[in-house]
Amino acid sequence: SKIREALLSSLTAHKDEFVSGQELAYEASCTRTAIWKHIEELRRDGFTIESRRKKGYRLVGRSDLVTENDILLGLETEQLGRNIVFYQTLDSTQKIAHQLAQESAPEGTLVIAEEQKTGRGRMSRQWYSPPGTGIWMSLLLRPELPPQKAPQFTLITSVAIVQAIEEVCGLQVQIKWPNDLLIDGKKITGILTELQADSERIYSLIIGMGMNVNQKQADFPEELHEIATSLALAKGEPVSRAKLVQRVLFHIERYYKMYMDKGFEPIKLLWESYAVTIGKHITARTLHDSISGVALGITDEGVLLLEDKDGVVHPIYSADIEWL
Ligand code: BTX
Repeated sequence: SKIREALLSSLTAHKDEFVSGQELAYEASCTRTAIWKHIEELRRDGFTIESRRKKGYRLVGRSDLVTENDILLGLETEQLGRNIVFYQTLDSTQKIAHQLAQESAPEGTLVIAEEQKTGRGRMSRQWYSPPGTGIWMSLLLRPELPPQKAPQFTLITSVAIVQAIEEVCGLQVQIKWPNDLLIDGKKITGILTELQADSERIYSLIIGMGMNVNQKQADFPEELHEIATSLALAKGEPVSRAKLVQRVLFHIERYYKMYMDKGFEPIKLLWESYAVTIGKHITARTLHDSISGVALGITDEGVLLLEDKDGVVHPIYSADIEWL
């Protein structure tokens, strides 16, 4: 609203000083009661505003939140993230996004939460999603494509996130097929692409992204100490989650368009340039067995090609990858 904007700009103009309610009311052309109500609202949105009798109000700062307003202010996309559904806490953003997809929510709908109680990874593994430190979100897309193309979206998303992290944090990220992003060999982001489809076409694609942003080492549970890290740990200072969400959405939109116009080839090349596994001797563990060999690359469908010691090339659709 106009009052909120005027209020914020007066408070920011007098940074570090107290401004009286009367002066704020004058600058925003409203009553002092309206000022008081808006101050309360700003506090609910994460602004820390000190108040002192006789002196007035002082803007101390703002915590890093990912509410609808935080993301919309500064978002440069046309469609992605234009419809945001924010939760303080929920079980899983994937679950809500699936429901919204069935209720015909528009393409680009984003479900995002401060905390997930039962965040999930592949094969019903858990994704640790504590409050206030990470980005836990699910993006709804409705590409007119056959379901075999769905895995490509994990790769599109990977490339987009790598670029967003590079831009916002100046950090180099590596991609581990199929769905992990690593810094110094530790997991910074996991991607979970799910779909609602029949044998011919995709109705909705739900891309879940879990990004560790501002966790400290001690914030991770024991079993993740060796395998997980956060952007703040890698960078040595806190990172704005809202900014990161904005850039991730921006790059996904860009690559999604590129993909629909020009096909998978340009994205595949980019993806391979960031991938750690390609050309390495790796072991791929699936539910039923494990195959070792050299990772040759990925197909246009996003399938990993693994050449064993007898020269036989195995297509790997889904697996956990290990290498020395
Ligand atoms: P994944 O199956 O490849 O990886 C899951 C494994 O990663 C776990 O078994 C555990 O070892 C490890 N792990 C768990 N939590 C973390 C964490 N915070 N950081 C690093 N490693 C972790 C990867 O699955 C896909 C994860 C997608 C998560 C998003 S969050 C938003 C959306 N909602 C939802 O429920 N899931 C997705």
